[in-house]
Amino acid sequence: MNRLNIVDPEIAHWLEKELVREITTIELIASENFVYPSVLEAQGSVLTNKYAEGYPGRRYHGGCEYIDPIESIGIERAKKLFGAEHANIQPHSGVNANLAAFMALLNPGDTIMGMNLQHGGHLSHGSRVSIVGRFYNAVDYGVSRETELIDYDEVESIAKKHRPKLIIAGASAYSRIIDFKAFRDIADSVGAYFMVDMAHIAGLVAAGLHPSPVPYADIVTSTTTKTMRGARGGIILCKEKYAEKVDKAIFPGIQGGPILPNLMAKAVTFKIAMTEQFREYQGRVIKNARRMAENLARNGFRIVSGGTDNHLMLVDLRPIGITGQQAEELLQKVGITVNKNMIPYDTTSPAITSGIRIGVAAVTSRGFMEEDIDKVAEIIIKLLKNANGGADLDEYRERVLALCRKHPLYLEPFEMGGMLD
Ligand code: DSN
Repeated sequence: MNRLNIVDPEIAHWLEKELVREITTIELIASENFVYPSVLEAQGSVLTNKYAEGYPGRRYHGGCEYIDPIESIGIERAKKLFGAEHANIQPHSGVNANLAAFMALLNPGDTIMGMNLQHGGHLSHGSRVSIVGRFYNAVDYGVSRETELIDYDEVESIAKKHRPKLIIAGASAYSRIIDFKAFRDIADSVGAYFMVDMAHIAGLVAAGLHPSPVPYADIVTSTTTKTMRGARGGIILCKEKYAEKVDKAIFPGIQGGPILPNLMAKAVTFKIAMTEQFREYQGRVIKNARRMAENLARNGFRIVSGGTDNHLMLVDLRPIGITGQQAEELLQKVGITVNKNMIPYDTTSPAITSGIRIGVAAVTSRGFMEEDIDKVAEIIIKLLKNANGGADLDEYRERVLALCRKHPLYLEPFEMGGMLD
């Protein structure tokens, strides 16, 4: 069978629509990014045809003579990039990486302690609606009501009260540096294992722009998407003493054969992440995030915790009188994509929210610099301040398209006639 548009034009139509959407909108979802063409190529490769249960040199399928070096290279690169003793690059996702870490260290029913979802944590760190909250006795810590920062004294007192077997650090919506040594000390004081899910900040860690959790944590999990700007999937880094348990937890514990095109694309991701170009990119991400936060704060928006040290920020919309849901919908109308997000101590619901989360890793990948961020911020500010009518949506859509034209992505759709229809 032939190309997708010949075999299945109906699906090809929606794929083309998605491509055009990505090219012609300003992507500010903090967990998204645009991968390098080499990563796309690896993910779309013939490795999808192969099974390779097991690990290099220890497979349960034949014909792995070319898969083994690919996985071994990927493992060695991950270890080198993050200074880890052991790496497993097979997890299908970040959640699977976390499930395997738990399986390696815990028994069902054990107490775990992670960051509250509504304060910026992640579903898989113990939320009741996740399998994690069903299998383990999950307790949580949050941020201080006053500073909106993690209060390490409070984390310690919660740990002393509940004596968790595992403490988890890492977040999906926390814009400040996390003190991994403080967490390690707290874990040691109660005899707990310490795990870090660095999925959001992994690119910054790889570039040395956020302190690394690897020296402190027993196990570190991550995705290779988000700030890593790479393959879809997860990884686990750990001390050598946990290597066997971690590997067994992934296979045969919670997964069958790895998704090999993704595994290969992770190896490519790690190679790119060792370059000076990648380090410079991460530096621009931080500069762009600060610039966005400064613009919004100067114009009446409240940035949770007062600013950002990483790629994202949480914006409290209560001062301008709209909800996160309204903001997300309005911005989408002009081609700016964000997600509504609870802010700490939010009194609304997750479907409404008082805030939005803004991340700049994706727009930085397509070349947005601080002066472009000023223009994006201006659109957001003017649009959301006129949320109850009065804003010329067509004009703002044009401004968004102008910025997208200035920084094309993958290909130039503006020369492709009907693709914008
Ligand atoms: N938690 C999702 C996010 O940060 O958007 C993805 O892991």
